[in-house]
Parts: sequence; structure tokens; C-alpha cells
Amino acid sequence: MERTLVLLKPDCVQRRLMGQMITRFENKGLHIIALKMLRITPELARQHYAEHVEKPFYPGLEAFITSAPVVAMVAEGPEVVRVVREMLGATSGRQAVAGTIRGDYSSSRQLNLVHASDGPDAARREIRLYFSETEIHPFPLALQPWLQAADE
Ligand code: FUP
Repeated sequence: MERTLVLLKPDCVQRRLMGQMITRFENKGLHIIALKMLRITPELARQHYAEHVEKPFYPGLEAFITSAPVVAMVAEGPEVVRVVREMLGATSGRQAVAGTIRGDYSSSRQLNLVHASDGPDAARREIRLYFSETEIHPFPLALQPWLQAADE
């Protein structure tokens, strides 16, 4: 069982696509166990994008990610890290395949609507950045037997 951090970025919130994104994840059968709106501070942006802080595009990325509220979520399930990454598509909306979130909704590399952790280690680190233990609510999903077989 894995967990992943999903962020609906400022462009997603401003374009009023939050509901459509959450619906896509729910339709896929993802189990959302934490969700909140927050404004990312420059300090949190530097922690989140630590691997990019020294890159030339970082100042623009920080300005963008702090420009409006985001919605942070934790999803749980088998292979959920890879499953959500594949739902997002390539980083640039201009390269993302149609049918993916970025392929369907974005034509930008920076304004690409949704972030998701790129591996289980990154997921653990990012979930800790955004959520305390008491804000995460694992609960048995009544629909579960209709979403996956018991041994998956
Ligand atoms: P992703 O894992 O798909 O979110 O993409 P990266 O970790 O490679 O990049 C993090 C964010 O930086 C992306 F959402 C988009 C942004 N970015 C730029 O704005 N310019 C670049 O040249 C590369 C990435």
C-alpha cells in the first residue's frame, strides 16, 4: 500500500477546475484520505522544490506556486504513486498525451495544474511537509470491494 501527495496548483484553483480534478481521481477509484486548501509560502516552496531551488526557472516557479491558494491531498492505494503520475502526464502540457490531465487541460510547462510525488520516498517527504498525522484520515472505503479485488 502506498501514499502520494497531490497538489491542485494555483492555476487549477483559479480556473475553477478543482472539482473536475477531484472527480477524475475519485472516478479512477483513488482513496483520498486527506485534503485541505492552503497558501504555499516561499519557505514551503523552497522545501517542496528543494531539488530545483538553484535552477534558473526556480524564481518563476516560486512566484507561481505562491500566487494563489492550492489544494493538498493524500491518496492511498496499491501503486498509487505511479498511477497518479500517469494520470497527470508529462510535465509540459504541450507534450502530455491527450487523455491525461495535463494533456487535456494544460498548454504550459509551468501552469500544469496538478503536482504529484514522483516516487514513494518523495511521497513520504512531501506528505510530511503538508500534513500532520492528525490531518490524515485513513478510513475503510465501503465501495472498496467494487474497486479492487481483495488480494490486490
Ligand atoms: P513534475 O515532476 O512533472 O511536476 O516536474 P518537475 O519536478 O520536473 O518540475 C517541477 C515543476 O517545475 C513543474 F511542475 C513545472 C516547473 N518547471 C518549470 O517551470 N520550468 C522548467 O524548465 C521545468 C519545470
